[in-house]
Amino acid sequence: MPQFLGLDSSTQSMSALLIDTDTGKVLASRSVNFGERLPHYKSSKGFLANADEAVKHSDPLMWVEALDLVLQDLRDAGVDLGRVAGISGAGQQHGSVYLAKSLDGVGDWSSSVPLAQQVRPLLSRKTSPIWMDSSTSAECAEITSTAGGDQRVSTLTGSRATLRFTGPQIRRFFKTSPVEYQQTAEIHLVSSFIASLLVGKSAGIDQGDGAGMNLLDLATGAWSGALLDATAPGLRQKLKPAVASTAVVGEIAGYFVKKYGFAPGTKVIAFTGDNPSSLIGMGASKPGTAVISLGTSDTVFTAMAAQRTDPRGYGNVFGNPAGGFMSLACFSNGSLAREEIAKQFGLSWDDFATAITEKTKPGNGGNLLLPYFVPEITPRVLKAGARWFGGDAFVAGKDGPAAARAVVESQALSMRLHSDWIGEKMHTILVTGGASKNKGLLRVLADVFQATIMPLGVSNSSALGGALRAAHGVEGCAWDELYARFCPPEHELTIEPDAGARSAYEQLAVSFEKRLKELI
Ligand code: XUL
Repeated sequence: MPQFLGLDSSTQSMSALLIDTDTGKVLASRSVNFGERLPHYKSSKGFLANADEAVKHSDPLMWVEALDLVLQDLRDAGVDLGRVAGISGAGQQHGSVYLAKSLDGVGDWSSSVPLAQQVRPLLSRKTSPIWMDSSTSAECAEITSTAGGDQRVSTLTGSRATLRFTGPQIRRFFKTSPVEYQQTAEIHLVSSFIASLLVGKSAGIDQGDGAGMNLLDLATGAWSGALLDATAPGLRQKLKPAVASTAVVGEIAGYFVKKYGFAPGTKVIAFTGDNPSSLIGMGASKPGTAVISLGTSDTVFTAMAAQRTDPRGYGNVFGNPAGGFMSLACFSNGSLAREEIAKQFGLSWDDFATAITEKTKPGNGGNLLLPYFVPEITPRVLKAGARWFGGDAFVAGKDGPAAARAVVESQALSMRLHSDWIGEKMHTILVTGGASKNKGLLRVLADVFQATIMPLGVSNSSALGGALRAAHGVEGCAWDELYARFCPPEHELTIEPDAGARSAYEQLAVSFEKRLKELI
């Protein structure tokens, strides 16, 4: 019974999921929520408070501690980790970890000291900028101008210089903390950092997640000299060569063998970004199937038949772990915005669903919300603040059901508008993530996109993608067979579009675009 473990180090939690490729079953899954289990990091939503709302950093030791905790949880639940034949996983994209010493020189971890305690002295930067950070406008402009303009940067790297991307973040670190930058021997993404912890040496950044740095030349899969030079001096020495997403990056370190009972020699496949990993975990790595992931951030992505770039400059191209490329549009006001409305109006998730399915109508009677509770990535809104338009009660914040519908409708309209550059009509959309079982949300997505919406059984598609990539990389399991076993959509939850809602949404889309234009 070959078993494979997938890990997912996301913004708010660290998850693990164990599969058996013979039976097609998920044997166990556990999740450690940072806010709940690791309150001493003072990161209830996964990041540290900062007086500047553009700055969003996390303590990387929180992720290290969470890795120990999630493995401990599996072991305590009676899971025999000695039967795991391979491990892979994913990390929130773009976040970076700075080490004063290459992990290659450190050797195995001591099993008598908690891992976080051993990693602490290795950090050359105490905190890690994460994908929600929007403090790098100046750095993006500098990189763009040195590297030859927006078009050149996006043709080379798949994206214009982008606030949350790692290259601009590295440049900001170099400018604000030149001494610490100088003292940095190695820079990792969250994904390659977690993989490095597992193998007890430095694991390369994979080409899927590496594409989210504004540093990788997509055509060659290697770091681009032009972008390295435009970003910070001496950067090439701080990055190991990027590796294929299918590469074996090493064998499990003795620390995990002794503490959690993994078998010596267990192979670890390169970790990737959570979105590329979800592409696999949804069984969507061939062009033609679009995915919407409803998480802390909402994302819309699809495998690409041909590489395109977004003329508006918001969309991104990453590596597809099964080969080729994928498109992505990322919205930072995902579940954070939905949770904000739920909190403001005292609504449960069931209330959210009935507000949409029973109490309000498509188009929301013209009520419209620009739901930018935190600075937004797509479109770029640097100053947070929700904007309400419509009837008096709605604008005065006295209509809970209309507010619930409004947040979901504008999220869906924005997803539709900002994924048009991908150039493929989305007839069927697979949906994953925490909110993907909410009938209200699914109904709005079906009607706005006029597409069949299919939720997937497993809600953590990123961790599942890790387990499937481990099975593919270690055992050579074919993608199609893995998808047939692990990624069947939940047909009873499938929602068909209501053609009657089409015109209401065409009208609302016009007012939405008009309000957006006034804002950006
Ligand atoms: C993608 C992005 C987010 C993070 C969230 O570009 O920034 O989806 O990966 O984990």
